[in-house]
Amino acid sequence: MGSASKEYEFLSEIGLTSHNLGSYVGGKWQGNGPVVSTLNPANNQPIAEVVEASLDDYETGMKACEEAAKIWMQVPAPKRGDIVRQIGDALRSKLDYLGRLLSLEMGKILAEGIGEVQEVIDMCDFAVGLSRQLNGSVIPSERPNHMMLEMWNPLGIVGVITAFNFPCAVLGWNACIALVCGNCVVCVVVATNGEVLLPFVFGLIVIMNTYGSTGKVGLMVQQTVSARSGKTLLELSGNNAIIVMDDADIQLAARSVLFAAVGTAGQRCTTCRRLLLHESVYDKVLEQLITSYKQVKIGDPLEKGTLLGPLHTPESKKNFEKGIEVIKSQASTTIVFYALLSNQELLKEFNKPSQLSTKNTLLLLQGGKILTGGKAVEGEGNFVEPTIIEISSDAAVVKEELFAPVLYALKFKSFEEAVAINNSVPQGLSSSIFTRKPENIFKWIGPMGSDCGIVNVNIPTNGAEIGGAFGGEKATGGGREAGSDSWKQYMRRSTCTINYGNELPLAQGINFG
Ligand code: UN1
Repeated sequence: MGSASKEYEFLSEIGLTSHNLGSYVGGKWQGNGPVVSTLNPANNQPIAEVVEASLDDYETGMKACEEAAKIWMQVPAPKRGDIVRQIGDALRSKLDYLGRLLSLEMGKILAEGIGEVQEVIDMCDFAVGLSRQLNGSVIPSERPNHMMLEMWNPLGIVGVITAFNFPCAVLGWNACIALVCGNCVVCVVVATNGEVLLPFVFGLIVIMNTYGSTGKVGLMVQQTVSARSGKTLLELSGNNAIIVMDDADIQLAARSVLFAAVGTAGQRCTTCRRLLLHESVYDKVLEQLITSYKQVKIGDPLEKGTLLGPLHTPESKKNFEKGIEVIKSQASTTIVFYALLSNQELLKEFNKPSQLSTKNTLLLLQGGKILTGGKAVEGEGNFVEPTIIEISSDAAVVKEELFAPVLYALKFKSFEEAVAINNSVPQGLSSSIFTRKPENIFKWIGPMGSDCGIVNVNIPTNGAEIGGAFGGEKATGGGREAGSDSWKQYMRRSTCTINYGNELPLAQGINFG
């Protein structure tokens, strides 16, 4: 059976049809749950149907997984690495089709769809090498004829819950590592509306990757898993800033902001949402950005030249419109407040801003001014304009993550002020500074600098490589995925002390009996 539309014919190359079973259980595809249609966000027309898993499918799957886990954890790690290498090879051979599927379903442009699949291939390569380096250590013992070792063993079953925006890469970050570490992996892609069926919260470790309001889902999952002493690794929302200092390369900064704020239609956890500009470059950077924003080609993500595809759902488009309304209503709050003052007082306030009372100043500054964009695109599809808003860092709306291509422009006077604004939001995922001064660079990455998990210099907030540990602090959840030593979170550490003598000396010199 082929897919309904001609443009979807390529789906047969990756084993998909117009009607698909949605769960892979015990080595075969099945599905006895509700039938859902996956929609093309460029026109909201159905692409194909998927039969979701029922609770029975889930139970059968988990039983099969428990059995498999007993075998898999005993397979030598480099042999597990070889299986992951084969997964990487399979993905390589279908890279373009899979990238196209991601682009079609999620709405990101083709280059980014292919990039996401490439990210998993890179993870497979990384994990193959890692499978020969899950090293423990030998620790000197204070007792004669004793040896201390640190051993790393698999956890068992790892559950991965991913969001719609990076369903493939995030699975790769976690599954590739978890597999070479000797775990079986169960994956659930969160429904677009952020719903996760709690019975699907399983395993010894659960990795969450969510955004915006679904951060609340993340916390609910964390509490549920903690209640049974399970382990969670969370990567929740971000509210990432780019700081442009007075000595920055403006061209480099402007190009970076365009990718960071407009790329993936602002639907990355790493999207730049706050642009902090030194007062001396404020007008120049904004002028350049506004010109570029006006040239951004909005359209079908699969079409050549498109830079901005649709948001994922009609709901996301509504959220964008609601967000813009909130910004506007904050502006009108200011006007209403000032309208309560007498004409004379009002004139005084506006003519001599230095005399504004703190309370009035705050209200005045909260009003957001749309510099470009600000509207949803009429017609079919979930398209919106890339938007820049001039606003104060005190405005409540700046602290929230609006999952759309909306960028807040903020002005600062000193490095210290910029860092304080960067750190003033609840989230702590990614951050970036544009500067040439070593002093700024080292302060930025040091203890008094950015409080985020990702701290960049002269590059965008998004587009991280897989070799580093990915994740963030504060409301972002504290988890780290992908590279570096993230693997340790997918294993349990055993501290082993071995007495190979015939005496029983006790630690701390204790003499007992
Ligand atoms: C996400 O948005 O959840 O750094 C992941 C990046 C990508 C991953 C984003 N490598 O932007």
